[in-house]
Amino acid sequence: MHDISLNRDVMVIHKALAAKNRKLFDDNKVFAVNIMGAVGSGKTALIELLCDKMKEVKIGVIAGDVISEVDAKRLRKKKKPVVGINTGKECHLDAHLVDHALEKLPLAGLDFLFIENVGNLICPVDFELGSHLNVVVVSVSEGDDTIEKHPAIFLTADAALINKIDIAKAVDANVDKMVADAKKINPGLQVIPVSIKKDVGVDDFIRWLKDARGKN
Ligand SMILES: Nc1nc2c(ncn2[C@@H]2O[C@H](COP(=O)(O)OP(=O)(O)OP(=O)(O)O)[C@@H](O)[C@H]2O)c(=O)[nH]1
Ligand SMILES: [Mg+2]
Repeated sequence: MHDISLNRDVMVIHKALAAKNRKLFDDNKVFAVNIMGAVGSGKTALIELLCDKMKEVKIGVIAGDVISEVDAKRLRKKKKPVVGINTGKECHLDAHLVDHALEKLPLAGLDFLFIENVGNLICPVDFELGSHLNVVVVSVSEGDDTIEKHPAIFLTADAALINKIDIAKAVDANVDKMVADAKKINPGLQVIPVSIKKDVGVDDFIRWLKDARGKN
């Protein structure tokens, strides 16, 4: 009983912090995008490519990782403001961690903030960060049943990128089935098959992203 009410209180605090982050983003006219997905699905590769392709906008990055600085170091090579967050043993970012990271970013000068969540398809679902959009990256190499097995994250998301379609045949993955599964779970979801490595489909995502920012 105590555990349940404590848990509820903690979630209320997280929600309030997420709202505080959102206000900060809005006050600074920064469009924040939470990028979720399993370990190795292509989250960092996506942000790297967005940095390369979206030259006309100012991008900042928060790179969440369990213990390493590997992704933050990769992303700093793009010469953008990057703050790394280590969660320790936690399998998700939360609004409190993001709040601290924001203190180290030049928010007023940014158009987009990409937040790489910790590689996981389950834990990030319950933790709003205050972002304007939630995007989930899923790789065909996780198995083409991975979407139907993890419906919650696809319900939370605004867009799903089905990545690594360049190797779909090699790993026996049916991309059409993955698209249909995602749409069945969340008919309002923007589902885009992509190969981040080969730069296929990413322009469609960028168009959608800019459109979403315009509507905000
Ligand atoms: N074949 C193929 N490989 C890709 C593609 N996108 C990413 N990769 C590879 O997948 C591996 C993992 O990519 P990352 O971007 O590091 O994945 P991540 O989701 O950031 O992983 P974590 O941060 O560890 O959770 C790298 O070796 C990438 O080169 C793709 O479209 N096709
Ligand atoms: Mg990464």
